[in-house]
Amino acid sequence: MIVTGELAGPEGPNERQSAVSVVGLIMGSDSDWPTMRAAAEALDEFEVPYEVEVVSAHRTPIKMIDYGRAAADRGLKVIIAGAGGAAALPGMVASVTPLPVIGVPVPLKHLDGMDSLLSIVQMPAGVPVATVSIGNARNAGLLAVRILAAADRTLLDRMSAYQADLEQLVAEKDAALRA
Ligand code: RP5
Repeated sequence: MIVTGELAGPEGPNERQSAVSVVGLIMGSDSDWPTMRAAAEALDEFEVPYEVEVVSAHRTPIKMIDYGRAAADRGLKVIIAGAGGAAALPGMVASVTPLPVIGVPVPLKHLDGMDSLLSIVQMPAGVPVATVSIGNARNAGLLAVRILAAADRTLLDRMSAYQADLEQLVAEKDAALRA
């Protein structure tokens, strides 16, 4: 992964140069990282190169627009955007990029993440954001893998293997329950 901005410190993910990033993993604040790291872990599992950056719709609006406008030309294929509260980031980024945007509603102290969910999911027609469930950044990472896998046979096979593993795990737990 390539880490930039406020997350490049000791508390954030380790900086590591890799292949050119195809997923942009952005979030409104470094405080979103404990939730958003699950997306990074899913991308790591599938060896998908990505970058991580703090981009705030309200605190750094110009940076957000610049990021969204440049994303496709920089080679990104999918953007995962997490935010909490008045979570404008995923929708605003989707409005300035033709790339698929996956929104992660980050739960904060109040309202159990319902505010984040509704802010992200209620997009007007014409500007889609694929919204995962509250706090479910892992699914955002997996959905990004599936989007990329549609044009990548190797990744598609890995996703099929992952699904087979899930099935096997459930079968084992079921057997253990009845043992
Ligand atoms: C949102 O405000 C961020 O996505 C974060 O979830 C929330 C709180 O940010 P901090 O005050 O913790 O930086 O924009």
